[in-house]
Amino acid sequence: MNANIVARRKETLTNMCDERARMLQDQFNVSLNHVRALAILISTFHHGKNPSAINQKTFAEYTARTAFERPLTGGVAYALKVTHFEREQFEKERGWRIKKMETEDQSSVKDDYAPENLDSSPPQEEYAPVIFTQDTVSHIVSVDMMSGKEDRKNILRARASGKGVLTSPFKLLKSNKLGVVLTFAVYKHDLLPIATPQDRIDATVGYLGASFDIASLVEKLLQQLASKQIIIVNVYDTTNFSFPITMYGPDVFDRGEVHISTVDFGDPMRSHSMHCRFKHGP
Ligand code: WA2
Repeated sequence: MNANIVARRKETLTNMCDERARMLQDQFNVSLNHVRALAILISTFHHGKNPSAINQKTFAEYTARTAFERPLTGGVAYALKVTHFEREQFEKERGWRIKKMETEDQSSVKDDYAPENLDSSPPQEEYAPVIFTQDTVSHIVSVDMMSGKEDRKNILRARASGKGVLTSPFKLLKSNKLGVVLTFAVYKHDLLPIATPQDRIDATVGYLGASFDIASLVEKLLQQLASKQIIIVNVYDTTNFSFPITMYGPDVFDRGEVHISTVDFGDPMRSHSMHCRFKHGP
C-alpha cells in the first residue's frame, strides 16, 4: 500500500480511538463527581441532621430523578459502618438481619438449606450493611458489603484514603455481568488534609457506592458514534500489566495494527486502556 495511505489510516485510527477513550473517561468523570456529591448529601442530610432527613423512599426518589447525571452507573447505594458490638441493636432497630453476600452459584445451592440461617451474616468484627439503594440495585438492601471480596477491598481503601476508589472488574450481583464498583467513604466530620489513615477509619460512618456495568455502557457510548462497522474497540483493566482484564469487546486474535489510548478513571491505583483496530485491514 502507498505509504501515504498507510500513514493516513494510522492517523484516522489514532483519532477515532483517542476520541472514544476521552468520551468514556469524561462520562466516567461526570458520574464520579455526582457519586461524590451523593456522599456529601448523605453526610449533610442523614448524619448531619437529627432526625435524619433521608430514608429509603427519599433516597430512591432522589437517585432516580438524578440518574441522568450519572450516565455510566447502573445504581447507587449507601452502606453503614456497623461494628459487631453495635450489630444486635442495629438489627433490632431496623427489624432485619445483616445478610451475607452470595454469588449466583451459591444461591442456587442455598434452596436446600434454611434460608433464614444462611442469609444472616456470621459474626465479623464489623459489617457494612446497605441501608439505602436506588431501585435498580434494591437487591443489595441489608447485604453486608464487607462480605464480598472486591467490595470489601474497596471499602477499606476508600475510608483510609478519603478518595473515590475503584474495584477491578468482577461479576456484579444479580446481573452476573462484569462491572466495577466505585466507593466513597462518608465521615462523621470534616477531616484535615493531614489526617492519617487511622484518623479517617475512626471517623468513618458509611460508604456510598456505585456500580458500573461497563460492557453495556461502552456499547451505548459507541452506538452514539455509529462507527461499529469501522473499528473494533476493547477496554481493559491493565492494573496488572501482564494480566489485562477485558472490560469490553471481543476476544482479539488479530495481529493487525492496533492503537492504544489510555483511559483515566481517577483512581491512581488502577490503570485502564482502550485498544482500537480497523475491522478489515492489513
Ligand atoms: N452494588 C451493586 N451491585 C453489586 C455490588 C454493589 N456494591 N457489589 C456486587 N454487586 C454500597 O461500596 C459500597 C455497592 C457497594 C457500596
